[in-house]
Amino acid sequence: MTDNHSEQADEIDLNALPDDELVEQMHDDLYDGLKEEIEEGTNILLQRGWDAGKVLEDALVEGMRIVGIDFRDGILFVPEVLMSANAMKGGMAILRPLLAETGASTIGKMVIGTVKGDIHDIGKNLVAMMMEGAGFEVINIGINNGVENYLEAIEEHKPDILGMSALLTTTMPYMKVVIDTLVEQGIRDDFIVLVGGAPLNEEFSQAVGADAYCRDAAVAVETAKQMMHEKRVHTASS
Ligand code: B1M
Repeated sequence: MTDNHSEQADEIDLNALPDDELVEQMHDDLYDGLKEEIEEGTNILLQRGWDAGKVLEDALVEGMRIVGIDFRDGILFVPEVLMSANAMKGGMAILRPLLAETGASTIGKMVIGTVKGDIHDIGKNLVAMMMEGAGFEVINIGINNGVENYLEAIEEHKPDILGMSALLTTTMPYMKVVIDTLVEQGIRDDFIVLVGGAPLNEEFSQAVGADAYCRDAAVAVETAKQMMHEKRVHTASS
């Protein structure tokens, strides 16, 4: 990526690019935090008949993966990554209604939030969007949630599923604080607890007492559907 990249982007007619070049350009625009260009590119791909899920995965999530590599390697810094995140959210906002447009009736309710000390929300919001698209009612309680926020949301919304997200190795242990509190209060088994976030894995999920680790949003949807089904079968037979 060159310094004058943004200037170049200004001159590029996104409409004139074939699909593969447009997607590549969108990766560059995401890298450069160009929200308007990302919104435009998203709309163009949709107009060309691309499925919303494919736009999300190929253009946005893949672009963010590239940003993540350079962030890790010290090439990009927080302010730049914030711009990228903002651009990504612009594209996600366009896709959100399309991903949620299944017409399915509510198949379950989920409360989801990022844990205390952690402000990463793109992945969590994606999970929320995909869950809505699959027919779940989702209450998204945002970022930096202490145990009291989860308890409050559980009390108010009586969800079937509690979802927690953490992107930092320093914040992921907080999931255990939340689950331990649910156990102490005798309400742990009232719902399915799903956890996710890049640094987690199945082993961690078991160690903190969650029901399952979800590698990505698609897995979160599949796991939620499967566990809701098992819960219903179990309730019906008991
Ligand atoms: Co942050 N950051 N960041 N960051 N950031 C990471 C996570 C990091 C891996 C970057 C790196 O070094 N390569 C690194 C963590 C290292 C570690 O812990 N070992 C890191 C760091 C260090 C930091 C700061 C400490 C940097 C600093 O200040 N020095 C700081 C911490 C702030 C804080 O939270 N207290 C920080 C800040 C930021 C920004 C604010 C600049 C920005 C966040 C903006 C925002 O979210 N609004 C940011 C970003 C964007 C990233 C990276 C580049 C991208 C994360 C992302 O959005 N990915 C990230 C690098 C990376 O992950 N490769 C990084 C795209 C998203 C679609 O994927 O979030 O993994 P993901 O979500 C997936 C799955 O994980 C899963 O499904 C999602 C969709 O498929 N999933 C769930 C997620 N949550 C789920 C919940 C579920 C189920 C599935 O519940 C059921």
